[in-house]
Amino acid sequence: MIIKSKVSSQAQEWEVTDQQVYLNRRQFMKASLATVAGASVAGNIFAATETSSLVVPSQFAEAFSNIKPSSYGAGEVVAPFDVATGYNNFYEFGFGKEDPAERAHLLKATPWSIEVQGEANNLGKFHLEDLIKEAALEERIYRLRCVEGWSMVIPWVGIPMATFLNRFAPNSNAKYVYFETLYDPEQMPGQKGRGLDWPYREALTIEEAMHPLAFIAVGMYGSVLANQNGAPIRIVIPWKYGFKSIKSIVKIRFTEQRPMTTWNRMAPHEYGFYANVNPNVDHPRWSQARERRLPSGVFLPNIIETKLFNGYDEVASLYSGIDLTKNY
Ligand SMILES: Nc1nc2c(c(=O)[nH]1)N[C@H]1C(S)=C(S)[C@@H](COP(=O)(O)O)O[C@H]1N2
Ligand SMILES: [Mo]
Repeated sequence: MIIKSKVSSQAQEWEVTDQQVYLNRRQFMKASLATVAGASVAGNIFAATETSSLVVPSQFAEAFSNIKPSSYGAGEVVAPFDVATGYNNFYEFGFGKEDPAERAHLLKATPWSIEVQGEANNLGKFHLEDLIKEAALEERIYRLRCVEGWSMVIPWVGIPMATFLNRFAPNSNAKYVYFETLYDPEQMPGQKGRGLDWPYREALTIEEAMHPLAFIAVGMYGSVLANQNGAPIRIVIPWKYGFKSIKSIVKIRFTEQRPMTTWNRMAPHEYGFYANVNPNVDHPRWSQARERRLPSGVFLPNIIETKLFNGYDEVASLYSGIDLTKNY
């Protein structure tokens, strides 16, 4: 592990990690042993044990029956389904990496609605069903790099964020887009604790949100999202650290001012607003030069070099003239 020291801090995203290393090692060993060349979808390798247990509800059957294949991520080794749905950060269900898989069944993902507010012309409460019904879903195989130093490749299903947001007709005052996760301690028992300042909040600049790589996911592995991965709708921003990719969203707000976001507010020196993946800007308590690509195990740690923008160079123009060492 790349843990250098354990300094007392409020940064729970990191603190839980070393406690979890032992437990998860077991799980990864199992996963890597099980990884035999199996089914291949779009040139991507899935584990032979791959069987998605996710069932598409009938109201989404039409949209999910016609998923456009990805031009992203061809040749990437996709994480086994069990790893992507068994090793998660979703603090609403606990801090342990296996807590979300254990508890996320408490979340009721249908029916679901999203409240849209702020600097846009088409505001109000929208049923997810209506938002997805006519959507042309596509698959996007993206690398996800967590700020803690691990990464995995996940085949998401969804729509470009720009397509999704333009439906609400943002106006020219919309400089940022803010997202909020459900707050309901009965469904999300982790919210009974004081771990984070609930609800979980994230935001992007409007330019970032409209970039073709920015994605709204409603599915994974050809089906709907597992609850532990942010069902029924989450965002996926592959060039940023994973904490920007907020799960189970119920609110979207277009704003003129930069909104407060959960991790940035909790520890601004550790978690910047931009949070672009950057191997040259270390976290104050650990290096970001490398990452552990999951599945990894004791014998196959699978440590790889981290790339600027997680290798998605096409976003560089969003940050021209911005000092990325200051605006991390
Ligand atoms: N609401 C909410 N969204 C969240 C988190 C969370 O705790 N709560 N964790 C984030 C972090 S730190 C990561 S790395 C990714 C993990 O996504 P995954 O579990 O689908 O791989 O979700 C992000 N989105
Ligand atoms: Mo993360």
